Amino acid sequence: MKFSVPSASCQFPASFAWGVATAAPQIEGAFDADGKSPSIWDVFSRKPGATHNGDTLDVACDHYHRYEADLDLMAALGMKHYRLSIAWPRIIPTGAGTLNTRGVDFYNRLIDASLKRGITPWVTMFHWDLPQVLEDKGGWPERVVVDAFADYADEIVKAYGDRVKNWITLNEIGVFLENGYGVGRHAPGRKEKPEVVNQAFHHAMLCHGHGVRAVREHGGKDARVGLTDNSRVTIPLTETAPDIEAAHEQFARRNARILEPMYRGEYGKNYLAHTKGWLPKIAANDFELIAQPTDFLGLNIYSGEIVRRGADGGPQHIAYPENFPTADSPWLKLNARCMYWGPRLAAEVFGAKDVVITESGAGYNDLPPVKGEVFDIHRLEYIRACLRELRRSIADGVPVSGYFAWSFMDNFEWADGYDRRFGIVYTDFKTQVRTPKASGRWYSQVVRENALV
Ligand code: GBH
Repeated sequence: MKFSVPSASCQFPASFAWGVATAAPQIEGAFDADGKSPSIWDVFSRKPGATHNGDTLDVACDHYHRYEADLDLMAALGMKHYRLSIAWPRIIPTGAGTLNTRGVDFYNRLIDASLKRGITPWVTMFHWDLPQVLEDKGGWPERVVVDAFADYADEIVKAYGDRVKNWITLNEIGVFLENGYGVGRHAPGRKEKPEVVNQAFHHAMLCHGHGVRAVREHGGKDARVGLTDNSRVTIPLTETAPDIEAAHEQFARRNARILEPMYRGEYGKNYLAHTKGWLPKIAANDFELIAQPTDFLGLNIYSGEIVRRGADGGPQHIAYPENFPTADSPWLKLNARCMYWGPRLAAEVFGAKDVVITESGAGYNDLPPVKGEVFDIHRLEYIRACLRELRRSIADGVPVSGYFAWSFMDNFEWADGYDRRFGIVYTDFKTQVRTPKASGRWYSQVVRENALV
């Protein structure tokens, strides 16, 4: 008997970019090595009750010292692309001015080590680790952060732009600002008035603009840049015209705060509805910076919200029933259709010309390996279901060009600490031994075959 190879409908486009993603503060550890200054997360995680078990980022996966072996494993799993982030406090520890060459050199080594193994680096400029010195000056609600970021972006693109051709400006503006300055669940743990958070959003959008500008100025002709957003995905209850239309409308509203200024160069009615009419202080030319054309939109997609056309003709949010399945991360409703509708709506509603899934995965409290194996079947099945939906979206003509599994290995899951695991590789945080999980071995085959196996 001959076994069949994956059918054509499981095949992905030839140029599709497969990879894994991480972020510096979640994996590097070495919190004070080689001249790095504290980030807001180093400070915040030390506050009693701030993180699960009081976990800190001090050691994390010790990737700072183990990156060679980690990249060996990544290469052994067949990964072709790696999304990593740069820790701003390693590069400019004082927040402004002097460059820390030892910090700069770490990423030189990391980037070279990736390329040597045939792995293309995708670099996120900012994944939440603001230098504490900038928080001491008021943090994101103050414009001083924008000037500091502009310098930082220039410096890193100048330093690595000869080898790094894929840049992501900021990761999930909405999450680090709402959580960090609105509800106080994330660093720096502030609970500010909505107007203040709103001003912080404007500053983060300006930083995105400076990131794009820096890549255009110093990145070389072949460099590409985009923002990574956790756009709220709206899933039509039924895939019929009225519900799809409702999903469109709701998507436009839910994501107005970031995608409207970025794609339309203005704060429009959906934005104003979201911010209750508060306009931030806007300086001349701000929108020119914010709305510069980008090359792709990065989407981190884990879940989505159900919408249908309501009795009043507008979109109606449908709450998931209490007993709807979630990952161990309770916010992560396991609805794989988010991976169809996220990219499609970003393209249809905001005109995103190229979408890259910069994160996708599921958080579980996995048990330690038994005889070298972790059967994280729940994660494997969810990722598979998501990839089927992504494939369906591509078949329907949605421009999606890449997918990064979050995360390469278990790491510091912010306020949830180390028990909440997202890796496709298991990290033993005591011994620092890495063990590919069943999901990782399976994903490795998907990447090799460029097909859902
Ligand atoms: C991403 O954030 C991050 O980019 C990444 O660093 C992180 O490790 C990964 O995903 C996994 O979480 O109010 O209880 O409903 C995801 C951000 C976290 C945003 C949960 C929505 C809802 C929390 N999401 N959050 S709740």
